Amino acid sequence: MNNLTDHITDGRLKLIAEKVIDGKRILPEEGLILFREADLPLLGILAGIVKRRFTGNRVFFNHNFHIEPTNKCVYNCRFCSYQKPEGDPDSWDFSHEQILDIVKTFDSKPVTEVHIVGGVHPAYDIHYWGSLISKIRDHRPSLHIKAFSAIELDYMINKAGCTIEEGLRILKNYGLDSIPGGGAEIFDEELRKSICVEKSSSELWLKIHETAHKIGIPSNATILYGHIENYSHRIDHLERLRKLQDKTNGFNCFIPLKFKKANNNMAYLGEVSIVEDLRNYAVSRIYLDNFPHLKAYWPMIGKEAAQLALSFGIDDMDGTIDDTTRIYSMAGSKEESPAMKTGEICRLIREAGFVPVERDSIYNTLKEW
Ligand code: V47
Repeated sequence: MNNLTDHITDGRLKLIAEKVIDGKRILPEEGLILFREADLPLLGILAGIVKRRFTGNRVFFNHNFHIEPTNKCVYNCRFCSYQKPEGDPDSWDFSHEQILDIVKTFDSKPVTEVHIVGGVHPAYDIHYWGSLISKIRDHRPSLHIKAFSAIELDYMINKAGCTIEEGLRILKNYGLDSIPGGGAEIFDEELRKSICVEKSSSELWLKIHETAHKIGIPSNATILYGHIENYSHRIDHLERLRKLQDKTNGFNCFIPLKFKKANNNMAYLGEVSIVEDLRNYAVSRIYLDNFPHLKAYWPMIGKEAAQLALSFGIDDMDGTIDDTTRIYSMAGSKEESPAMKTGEICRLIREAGFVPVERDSIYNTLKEW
């Protein structure tokens, strides 16, 4: 009998807790029980055990910035606050030169990664985006280029008339280093029809990541939660990711993204509570026993909530950002101009009882702060 589980009176929960403590994989139905029945402290304890197995008492961050090249998009996802049609006064579409100018503003700063993601612009093909990457690569060869969600990749690869593997190889040759986790939303096909009917299918999202891993491009994964999904949908999403990771081991990190309600067609749903966020982080950490890292994306949930998430299985705070992303402020995040100095991010991590570690984009340690 394990002391940690002595106080658990529900027999099924006790068995699940013992499995997690013993490092055994939990089943989908057990994940569901955790979502439905486990109290927050138990979830925090179990997620903490799993987190420490991967990363001990360390919590990672990096020095990064984002580029959002355009918010013009061929899709109309109902949860999106970012997409604007052609001609809208709030739309933008930066040229390569304008994007390089953004990159140049970081010339004297110690950033190690640029994260490039935006709308699916109807006019641009794989070579337009590829040559942008090679220009950035030429300008700052050491910068890790994490770019294009599977949805953008699907569109540009399709437009080029090549296979997924050919398209990804072309982009790799241009200098693409890794793929961010966006566009996964929720894998359940019925829900996808309701919230983002035009978007690439779940099958295609998974196929693109699988192919990327096969040719040596690592990636991240996300879930969009807190809208019309239920716990079974979340477990189904986690299960599909866990299966793929068993096959490829190419995912670095899982990032739960909380639905934010401002300026979109799903605002009537409201937003889930921070308690629900913490429960979701914890169950995700416990369930994804083959994902080395889980990230709390602070520009979305806020700095304080991200700090709290460190006690619920999170080991990565994303990065310094430097006020370069709009996706979440447009959706109503209280971080209207998201930027954190190294000192602040380290303080948040230390105050939560962990050791701040600066990482590169594939989680090599650069410096213990
Ligand atoms: O796919 C869009 C989400 C994602 C809303 O890989 C929304 O390191 C909530 O993928 N409310 C893009 N979420 C962002 C993304 C990401 C972010 C941070 C780090 C990484 C990484 C990836 O943003 C979209 C969608 O799921 N999103 N609108 C909204 N209203």
